[in-house]
Amino acid sequence: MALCKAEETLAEALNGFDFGGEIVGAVRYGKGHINDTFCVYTQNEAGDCVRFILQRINTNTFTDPDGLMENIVGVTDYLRSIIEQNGGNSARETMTVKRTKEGKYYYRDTQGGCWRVYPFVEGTVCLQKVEKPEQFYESAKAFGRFQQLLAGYDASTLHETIAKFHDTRNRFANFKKALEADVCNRASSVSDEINFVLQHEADCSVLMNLLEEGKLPLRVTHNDTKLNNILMDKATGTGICVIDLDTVMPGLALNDYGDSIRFGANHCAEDETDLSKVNFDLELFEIYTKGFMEAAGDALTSLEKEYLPWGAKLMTLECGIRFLTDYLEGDHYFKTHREGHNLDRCRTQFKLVQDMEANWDAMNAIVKKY
Ligand code: ADP
Ligand code: GN1
Ligand code: MG
Repeated sequence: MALCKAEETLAEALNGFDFGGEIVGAVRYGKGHINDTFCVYTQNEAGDCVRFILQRINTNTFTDPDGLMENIVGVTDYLRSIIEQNGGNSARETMTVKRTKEGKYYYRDTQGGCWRVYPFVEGTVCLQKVEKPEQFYESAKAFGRFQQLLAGYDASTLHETIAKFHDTRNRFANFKKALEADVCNRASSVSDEINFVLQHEADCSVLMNLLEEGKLPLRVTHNDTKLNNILMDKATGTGICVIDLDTVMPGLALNDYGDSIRFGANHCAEDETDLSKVNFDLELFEIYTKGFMEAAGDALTSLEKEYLPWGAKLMTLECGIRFLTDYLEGDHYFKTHREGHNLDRCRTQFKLVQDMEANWDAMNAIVKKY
């Protein structure tokens, strides 16, 4: 069933949960590209405002909401028990899935929409870009720690929520299909971007080959480690809670590291239109590398460490390929807010790839240091 506008069934979804107080309002929230996210304001008996995150899962993207929510509940229950054993505050350091009135993990509305609720983790900030280098360092430690905490999680119990999610070679193949079909007649106007992808075909196989040869291990990874998928403590600046767990699956540690670098090791928005402002920042690269290695380095093999720059470059290339593919296919995957939005996003990614290539030796030297 095609998804209707989320607002159409919002009231129904709100009624699917007992928020423990009066619902005062619900507004669109966040900058995610996939799900429909709302912040719900409630007032409890004491008169305090209590907030929740209500999300309609994008079931075009995540076609098995039951498997998806089982993953999230499994992972967050596991994290909660470890955090509590270590004397941490599990209500702030991991997400908690709030059950529906019927005790389910999500509420299905009459249009087939699937809605879930998390308590809002208060006293935190969610950054869209790095303002101070320490923030990036803190996010590295938090994502590294996340991977460490899940090292003992039974990966065989996880559902693959999106098949071949970071199979860069397959992303290239899908791009070629979109190019050949060219359903919107857009290919002729983006030949530079297309050529950029075609010139990088061999790169798309580098990590996949190592994985298939058994040289890189599969680990339980997050797979979407953007800076805005982490909540930082407002008071201390520490990265405390990793969110957006839809893509927690077996994957490569290099991709988690790489996706953070892609998004955060620069000073621009992902959709910046002025490419002169889009520059890969080696200092930020170094600070993230330091934090990630401190938190997760002990668990990494020497080959994983050696290939960290490849993780950064390939996640950036792959993301650019995905934006361009979506542009060619008519913008049906990522949420877009203006004409050419996916194309703008694709261009920033390719500019960053070029910058990384120009700084390749320096990146490798930095990685060797840690
Ligand atoms: P998407 O998959 O669309 O990116 P996210 O799960 O990342 O959706 O949520 C979108 C935004 O909502 C996040 O970037 C963050 O700002 C906010 N958010 C999500 N969950 C919480 C939470 N439990 N507490 C506070 N803010 C949250
Ligand atoms: C999407 O959901 P969000 O906005 O955190 C996408 C990522 C991309 C990212 C690019 C499930 O992440 O893979 O890297 O946009 N998530 C999915 O910003 O496709
Ligand atoms: Mg997100």
